[in-house]
Formats: sequence, C-alpha cells, structure tokens
Amino acid sequence: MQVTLIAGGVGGARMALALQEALPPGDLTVIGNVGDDCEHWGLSISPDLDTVLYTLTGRIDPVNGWGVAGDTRRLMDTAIELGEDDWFILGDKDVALHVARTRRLRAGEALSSITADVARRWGCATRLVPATDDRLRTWIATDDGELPFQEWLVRRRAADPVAGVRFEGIEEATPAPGVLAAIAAADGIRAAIADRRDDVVAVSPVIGGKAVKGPLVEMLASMGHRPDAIGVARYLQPLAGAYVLDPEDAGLADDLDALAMRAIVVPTLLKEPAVRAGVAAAVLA
Ligand code: FO1
Repeated sequence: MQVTLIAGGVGGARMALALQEALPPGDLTVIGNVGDDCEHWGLSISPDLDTVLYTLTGRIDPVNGWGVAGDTRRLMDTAIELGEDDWFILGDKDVALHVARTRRLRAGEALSSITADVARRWGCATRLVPATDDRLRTWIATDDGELPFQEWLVRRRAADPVAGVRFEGIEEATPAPGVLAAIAAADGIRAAIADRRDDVVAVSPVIGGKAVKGPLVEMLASMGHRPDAIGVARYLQPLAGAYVLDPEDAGLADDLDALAMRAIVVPTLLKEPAVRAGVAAAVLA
C-alpha cells in the first residue's frame, strides 16, 4: 500500500516513524515542510526535513525532539567566541548536514535531490520529499513587526502574539518532483489533497487544548481561532475526511460531525512504540 504523509516538526516526524514502523519498507513517502527553513551562520537549514530524517534513521535527540542524539557543540562554542549569534543551537553533527546541503544548493542541486541522497546514504526506508524546491519562508506578524519564523519561535521564544502568518514565495512555489505523484496528479498540492479528501486522514496535533510541542495553541488563539483540536480541524476540513483525536478530546467528536469529518479516537501521544502502532493501524485502516 502506498501511503503519503505530509508532515513537519517533531509531531509529524513521530507520525512518520509510526507509519514507517507499520508499513513494509518502500511503502511510505513523507512530504516535508520547508516553510520553517532558514539561513543561519550562512548555512541553509531545513529543520523539519532534518527532524523527519533524524527520527526515521534513529538519530534524533529524544529529549529535544530535534537535532542529533548526543551531539556536541564544539563548533558552536568557537563560533560564539568569534561573535556569531548564539540563539539557534547547531550541534556538531547537525552542522555537517547543513554544510553539505549548503554547498550542494550553491552548486545548483535541488533540495529534493540532496534530501533523497542523504536519506539513501543513511539507509532511510522512507522516501522523504520537500514540498517544494523553491524558496518558501514563513513570516510571523507581531506588534514588533514581521519576524522570520525561527526568530519568532526560537530567538523570541514564541512570546509575541501572532497577528498573522505570511508564506513568502507560496504563490510562485511549485511542488518538488514526486510530490504530486505521491498524492495524485493535479495542479497544486492543496488541490491534489482535496481531490483525495475521502482517503486523507489528519492527526490532531493538539491534545486536551495543548500542543505536545511548540506554540501552535497560542498561535491559534492570537489569530482568533478556537485554541483546540477543532480549531485545527476547521482549517483542515476541505482537505481531510477523517481526523484522529486523542481520547482526552473524545467529547469533540460531535464538532467533527458538523465539519463532515469522521472522528477516529485513539491515543495520539506518539512517544511510545505501542501508541505509534495504534495510531498507524487506525490511520491505515
Ligand atoms: N528549536 C529550539 O527551540 N531551539 C533551537 O536552538 C533550535 C535549533 C535547531 C537547529 C536545527 C534544527 O533542525 C532544529 C532546531 N530547532 C530548535 C527546532 C526548530 O526550531 C523546530 O523544530 C521547527 O522549526 C518547528 O517545526
């Protein structure tokens, strides 16, 4: 069975692992978010692609959920001595990936080609494709002006209320090779997903009104959306016919009915292998 997961961030990477563990090798394609990408110390960094790659190949730092387990910061220590920014943590092993990616991008290679090659070298059983090879950047509008996503999230610890979100480059961005084929032939990623709505299952990133990781709930609230699993479901309604809720949110199933989304209630905190197996089984069923 060919399964495609659209994922970014720590939770998405864990969902990718759940499906990878449940499926035969080669059956899973992950389309990775590149909207969180940034440049730091002159390096091209793709946090969400890397988080998925590190998670699927057993390298992920289990405490942070991003970066490499047991990584050291010798390069960073020296960079700080030399006056470089210290707010974005780049471990030594992680930097190696950014150096390779930066060199290859500058030489003209596409991000999708670099990502596929790194995945192959690390023996990743899953195909990982960036949503686009084009430049796409998320900007967060705040009272202090518009901030690049990582500056808002990491440097300022997501403390500024979010007045708006802008995806720079979204109008011109085209899907990377393999993205549409992984969903279905159509003229855009969103349209391709909507065409398959009956087969699309979304997994709530919110449990009991809290995001497992990150400032999602605060973003929803400051943008005037419901700060819970339904606030996310409303956004995904045109794209997904079913929605996985944690048992803690079973009471929200009626709200999903109103959105013509089928509720699937199963534990979703994906840290434990047994929970991952349960979610994967429910989604695939
Ligand atoms: N998150 C932090 O909270 N602090 C950091 O210093 C940080 C550095 C970092 C470096 C590489 C990388 O791939 C991810 C990193 N992250 C860091 C996580 C990143 O901000 C988030 O995982 C995503 O952008 C959210 O999806």
